[in-house]
Amino acid sequence: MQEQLIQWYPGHMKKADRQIREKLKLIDVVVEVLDARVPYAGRNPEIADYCRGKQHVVVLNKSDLADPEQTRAWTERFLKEGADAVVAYTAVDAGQRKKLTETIRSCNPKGKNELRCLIVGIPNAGKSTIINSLVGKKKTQIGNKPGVTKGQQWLQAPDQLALLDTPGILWPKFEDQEAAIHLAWIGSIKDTLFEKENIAGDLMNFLIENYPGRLEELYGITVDPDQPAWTVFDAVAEKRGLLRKGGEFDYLRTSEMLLNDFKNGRIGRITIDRADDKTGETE
Ligand SMILES: Nc1nc2c(ncn2[C@@H]2O[C@H](COP(=O)(O)OP(=O)(O)OP(=O)(O)O)[C@@H](O)[C@H]2O)c(=O)[nH]1
Ligand SMILES: [Mg+2]
Repeated sequence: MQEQLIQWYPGHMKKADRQIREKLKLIDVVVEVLDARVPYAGRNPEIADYCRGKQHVVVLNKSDLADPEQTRAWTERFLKEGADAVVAYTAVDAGQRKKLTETIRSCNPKGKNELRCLIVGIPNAGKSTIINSLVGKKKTQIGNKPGVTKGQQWLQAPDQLALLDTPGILWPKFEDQEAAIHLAWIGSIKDTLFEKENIAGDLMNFLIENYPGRLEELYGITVDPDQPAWTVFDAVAEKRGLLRKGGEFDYLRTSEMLLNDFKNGRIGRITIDRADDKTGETE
């Protein structure tokens, strides 16, 4: 784990939080978008406050990249903790639109015609993609990096859903550097804020411990669970011919490759935060 502390809650995040609070009185349903790979690190400690007096739908998005068993366990856990509905979702799969629309429409205790929904979550969780999927058209800009959506925007979806897109917010969990590193692995915090070799080293340790077989399969190497991470980097660099002039292994390129392979799901379906070993936040 590296020493460097990240700037966890910069000014524009505070502004985004204030702008959300200003809109809350208009909102019927809070749609909390989590990346199913990091449901713990991606949670906003303010969420219970946003949801007071409203319906609360948790969307475990990018479930195509997460471990299905863990997604089921997180679903149960969030329901137990008080969410009105939880949906495992893949926003890039057009066939799933109906499931989310129906879930949101079912959270309507006052029987309103139009439901106004706040779409909230960390950067890069897929909020804008979810909105495009519900609207059925590409109405908002999306991108595989944090900070794509810069301001709030209302969009109209079929079935009388009005959706408020918001810029991703990172939460003030200064004490939790581990969560920050997990968010860097999935691309919700810019990895330029870290030394790439450091976060790739942490990721390698996680994979050696939890998914050694996946590393073996993808890179065609053998991994011993007790092996230090740098020796696995050597093996990967050698296999892939990632050498610098003079024949030394190129750790930067190997690190970048590992981080990209993880972000793009090439290492397989992985959930980083386990449903049974993280402290829950009750509502
Ligand atoms: N594999 C996969 N990728 C997804 C899914 N949903 C979104 N993405 C991708 O994730 C990236 C981020 O999506 P956005 O919709 O821009 O995320 P956002 O939450 O709006 O991000 P900010 O506006 O930066 O806060 C894009 O490259 C999407 O294509 C999903 O369910 N599965
Ligand atoms: Mg967005």
